[in-house]
Amino acid sequence: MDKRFYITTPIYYVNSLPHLGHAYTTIVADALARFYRLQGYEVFFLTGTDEHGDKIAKAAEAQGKTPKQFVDEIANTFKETWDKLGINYSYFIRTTSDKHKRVVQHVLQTLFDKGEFYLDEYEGNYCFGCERFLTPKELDEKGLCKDHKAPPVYLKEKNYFFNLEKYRGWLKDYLSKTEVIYPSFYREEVLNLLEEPLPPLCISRPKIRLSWGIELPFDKDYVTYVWFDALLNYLTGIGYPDDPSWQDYWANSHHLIAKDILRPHAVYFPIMLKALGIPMYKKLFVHGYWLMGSLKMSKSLGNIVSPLELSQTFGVDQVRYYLLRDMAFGYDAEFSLPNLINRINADLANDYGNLVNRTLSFLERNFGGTIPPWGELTPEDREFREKVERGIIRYLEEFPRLNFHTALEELWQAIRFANVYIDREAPWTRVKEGNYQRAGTVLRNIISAIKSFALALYPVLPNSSLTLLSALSVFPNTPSVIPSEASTLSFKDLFNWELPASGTKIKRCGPLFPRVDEEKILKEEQKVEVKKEAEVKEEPQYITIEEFRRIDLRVAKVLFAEKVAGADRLLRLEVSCPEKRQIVAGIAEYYEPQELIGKEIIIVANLKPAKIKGLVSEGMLLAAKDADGLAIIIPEKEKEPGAKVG
Ligand code: ME8
Repeated sequence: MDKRFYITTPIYYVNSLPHLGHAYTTIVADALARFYRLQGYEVFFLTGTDEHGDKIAKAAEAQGKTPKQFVDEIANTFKETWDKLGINYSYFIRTTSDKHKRVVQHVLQTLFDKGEFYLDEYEGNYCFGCERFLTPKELDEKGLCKDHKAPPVYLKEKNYFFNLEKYRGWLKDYLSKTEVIYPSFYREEVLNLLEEPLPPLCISRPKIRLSWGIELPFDKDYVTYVWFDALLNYLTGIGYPDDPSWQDYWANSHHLIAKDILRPHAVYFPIMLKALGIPMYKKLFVHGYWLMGSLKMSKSLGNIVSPLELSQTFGVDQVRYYLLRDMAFGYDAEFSLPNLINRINADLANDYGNLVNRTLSFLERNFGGTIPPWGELTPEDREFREKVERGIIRYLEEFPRLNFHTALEELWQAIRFANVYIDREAPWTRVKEGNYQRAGTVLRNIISAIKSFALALYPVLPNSSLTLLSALSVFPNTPSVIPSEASTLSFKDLFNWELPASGTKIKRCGPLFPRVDEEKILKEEQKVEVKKEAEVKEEPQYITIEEFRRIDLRVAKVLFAEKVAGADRLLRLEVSCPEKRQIVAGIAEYYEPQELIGKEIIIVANLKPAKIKGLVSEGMLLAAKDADGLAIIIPEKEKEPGAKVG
């Protein structure tokens, strides 16, 4: 079969429960898989979990579980979440499976035999969040990992390395001549990165430091690096190297990721493939972040939205629609409950749901729910058909380009026009006049358009589309929600105005998208927030070692101190850390400025700068307070300014 479509999501780390960011990528993959199935493609949709590495071993330890127990539980939670969100994947891959281990060891041995790896000692800044050594460019001005906002750990180790630099010229050339990375600004980002020599990739971890990984087949003292293991899942999933059909899927492979993991996918993976003699994947689709406020939603920042809770409150289709409609693929988008509610009420309940409800109940009341025969078509009927067809064509063009928001907007213009058409042609007036033929023609035109909307929207709104198509008896045997049974659906029927046929009896279906009471939901949300805050106050809150590590405590030397004019409680300090910074502290009641000059203090160096009385404060000093007053914390022995406290 030449029409194949292979789509993958990243395999998610099991140190975190599925959140809205993971759900977004997986829903996009599911929507694309459904879209291509309806275009007649044989689709393979792969998702799964990334279960090796430091992070996972530590997360298991923190919960007092063995890594195996821990990964089994979380992998199941991912599967359950995807099932509840109606994700119809073909295969769920786990990197701890024997099948995957065999592939990884096969690849490691092949590349070792080809002389691609060498043993070397390496020292540098290691970020446990990224699971790799960082280059100086990947650190911010405070020396923190830009992505995890956490200080890296300095490590010195003997390890196996892969000389990426050898392939830089090839990759640069390949990427500049092809459009494998989409949107193109991510391709530019990678090409920029390839302007500089590539550091060798450390592909192993010594077993004495980390045993939770796949053993190197050529050196039992080491396990392989988590990214080397993880990226190969895309090959394992389709049966590489034994199942001959893997190559057919590989020739049509599309990988969805967010920008956080661009480098492994756009640099390491292509080079691994090249070294193995496997052709480059077909496309890398890169999206932006779902943000909360201005921050990336992530487990480490603790600002996550649960996709399950959202879908339980609002409905699976509603959440899918919002995510695809409100993010322009490639760019960041801010999650907003009011926007989600507005999309449900305005687009789904009002425009689409209302069109369906009023059309079908009118048919029920006046035509006994049976599709009437056509009368003669007027120019208005033809204009309507044209607009509907144009909307669908634009939708079909934009969808595979991953411009879901534009695709849906195009389709909605047609849906909104259907509401205008029904108002203009007013079948209810025709019925009052006794002109059932004209009323019936308008109605049929709209019902056929509704069938096309439901069919086109199946990748986005699978549940309501199936309910509706089944009510329209277009696919009489289609059960309402079992996706695999929807294999009879095909986009071929999108422009067929004869469906549903005359005489077809339409079944009743309740409101597809009930309106959401915005005020009630937002009030409940506030109550939950207040409750959460109260819980925070009442219960002891433990933090993990990772969370503690994110606080960058440093020794700082006070170079200068003075009172802040017009603020009795504030002192302005200039400190060396060793770079010069200004700190505004509420300690004027307890210390005279001159007492502090020359003293060493401890500061939180990665606190977000804040303006206090018009002065920028770049950190916070530590002090202890009791009934007798306040005492600043000083190191017991003199330490270099900037020395790390931990
Ligand atoms: O990186 N907005 O796993 P991971 C949008 N195991 N998407 C988001 C997101 C957000 N705020 N947060 C996460 C890993 N994602 C590796 C991948 S693949 C061979 C190995 C989504 O659990 C997005 O798809 O950290 C992102 O790339 C992925 O989750 C990272 O998942």
